[in-house]
Amino acid sequence: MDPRVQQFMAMIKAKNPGENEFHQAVQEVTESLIPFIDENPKYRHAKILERIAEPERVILFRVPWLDDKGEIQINKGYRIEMNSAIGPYKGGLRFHPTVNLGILKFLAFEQVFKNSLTTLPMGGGKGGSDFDPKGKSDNEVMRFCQSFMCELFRHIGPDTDVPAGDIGVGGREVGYMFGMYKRLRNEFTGVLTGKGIEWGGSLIRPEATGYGATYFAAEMLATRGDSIKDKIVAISGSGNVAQFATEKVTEMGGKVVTLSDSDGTIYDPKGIDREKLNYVMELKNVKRGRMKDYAEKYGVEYFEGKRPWMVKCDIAMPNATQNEIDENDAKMLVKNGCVCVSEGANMPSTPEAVEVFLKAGILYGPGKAANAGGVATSGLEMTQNSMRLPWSREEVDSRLQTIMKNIHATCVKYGSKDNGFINYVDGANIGGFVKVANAMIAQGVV
Ligand code: NDP
Ligand code: 2IT
Repeated sequence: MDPRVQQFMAMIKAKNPGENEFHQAVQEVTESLIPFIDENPKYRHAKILERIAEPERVILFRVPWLDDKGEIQINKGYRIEMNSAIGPYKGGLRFHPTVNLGILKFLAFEQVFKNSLTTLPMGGGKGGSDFDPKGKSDNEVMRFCQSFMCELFRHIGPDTDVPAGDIGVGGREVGYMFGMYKRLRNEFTGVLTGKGIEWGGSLIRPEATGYGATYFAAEMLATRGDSIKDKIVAISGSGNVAQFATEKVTEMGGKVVTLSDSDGTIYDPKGIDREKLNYVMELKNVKRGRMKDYAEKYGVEYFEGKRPWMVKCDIAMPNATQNEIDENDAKMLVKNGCVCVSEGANMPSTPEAVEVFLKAGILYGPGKAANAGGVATSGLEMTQNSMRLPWSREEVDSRLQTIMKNIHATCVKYGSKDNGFINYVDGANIGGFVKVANAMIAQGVV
């Protein structure tokens, strides 16, 4: 490791003990940035790296709520307001039992670079709770969301901090939180994105992350004169991102052969077509069931406790969670002929896995570039809310496609190596950094 990266990371670890995912995210960015900062010493003099790795504000709070038995439950609530140099804090809320400060800081840190890449004026933030929506009734989820917003409302606002969904937070949860915010503030504003279409939401926002990650894969393949048509695609997850990636890949002529949840993976070599995807959407979004049921219904293989990466595929789209592709998974993917990885999830590949992809010279699109279509379309929802004028599906989708093309072009600009290889990790990290860093310098020591 470069001694300067080592030294910087020693400081980060000492200041943020035990926050492993945060260390991982900061280290990856630092490795890309140190050579770039050498060439541009103004960023060193302004201590941008040190400043950008320290959240502007961290909010921690108690979320008490009553379950259906009348028993009091207590969860932790968080909002990390990471960086507001180029716009209001923007980023999702995650409700999952594994949520802790380190995970939310990694997500907020990634969000700063991702949001900058979108070309839209959004700072970076993230929040959530260790609340587990699984197995909870609608009423329990509503009471939890209302209690969560009873504290969060005083920290957010349409020009201050605009949360949205992430794991465990979809349209239902955004609705309950928006209702409580509106009641507390007596204001109807675009304080959250991912809203329902009847009350300020944007068309294509639910689809945007999965669509965007697919558009990004198509852009990467095009640099090698290739496309998604006739490609075999392995997707992990079966939530929002996985579902709409499946939809778009299929529409573009590819064949999705896997989906998964935290219990296991289904392998459907014939491909997950429209009818089967409709079943998955009903199963996951309405019945809140398990992918195992898919295997039973369609008589396909189910791998209990396994992730999809042992399956032969041309393209891999990890769309579940962080660190879901390790070194061995990456080696297996490359060995089986995978030529492209487009990350719908945030930081789904371990550093060792990323190393395997880069060494093999395959097309590797890191989450902060590949999954930026979600937050970009949140930005478009904010614009429509400010104008009080909704756009058509076609208008939003066409803007999303343009944004994904621009993000790809930025990665090419900052990530192209002398031998012609595009290192999208460097491209995304440096491309995302420049605008934020310049804004921080312009705004002085604040
Ligand atoms: P959902 O809650 O809709 O779906 C999450 C999916 O991932 C589920 O299938 C879930 O399985 C699985 N999963 C979650 N945690 C784990 C785990 N620890 N191990 C294995 N599987 C797991 O979330 P999203 O689809 O919205 O988010 C998926 C990923 O995409 C996350 O990394 C998120 O940060 C990222 N992302 C999301 C965006 C968005 O707009 N929603 C935007 C950009 C990135 P199970 O049902 O068993 O929990
Ligand atoms: O990780 C992400 O970019 C998201 N969960 C979406 C954030 C948003 O504000 O739409």
